[in-house]
Amino acid sequence: MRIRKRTIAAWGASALLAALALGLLFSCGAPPAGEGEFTLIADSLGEVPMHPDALKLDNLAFAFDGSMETRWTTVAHMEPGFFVELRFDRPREVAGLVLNAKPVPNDFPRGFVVEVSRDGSDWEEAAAGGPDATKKGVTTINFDHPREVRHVLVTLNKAAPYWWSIYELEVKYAE
Ligand SMILES: [Ca+2]
Repeated sequence: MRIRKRTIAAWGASALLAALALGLLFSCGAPPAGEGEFTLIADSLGEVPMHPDALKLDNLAFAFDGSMETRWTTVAHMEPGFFVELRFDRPREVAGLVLNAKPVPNDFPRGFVVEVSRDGSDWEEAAAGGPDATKKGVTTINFDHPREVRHVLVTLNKAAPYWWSIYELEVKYAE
């Protein structure tokens, strides 16, 4: 089953301005870890109830700004179907991902599926996992084998009474 994805295009301008403003506030001078490599282009937040904190935290850039002071989060309890999608600027050989939620160690995915695509239309499953993938809030995802991809989609398949948070998202390149 393919869940419908919300792209950043619909609300990109305001989100981008908010990201820039908050980025300036929280910047510690380090360049964004994902700059020039990948962009988080979509999340599930259009499909979850809004919370007052959402305006502060519904910010994909926080997951790869190089700072463990900032996070992206769902601001809602985890539900199956919540997702984060990455897009690379060019095809990259990817072996896995690390999702770091160490400061809020309960905010990790209890169950997830990772799908990858070269073109954004044909998708293959590259990894799946449960709570064992996480140690102290750090979720390590290893693909079944390195794959040349431009899109990576992480989707939850289990609920939990915690928000899903990513302080930093690290891509494990195979090249
Ligand atoms: Ca961050």
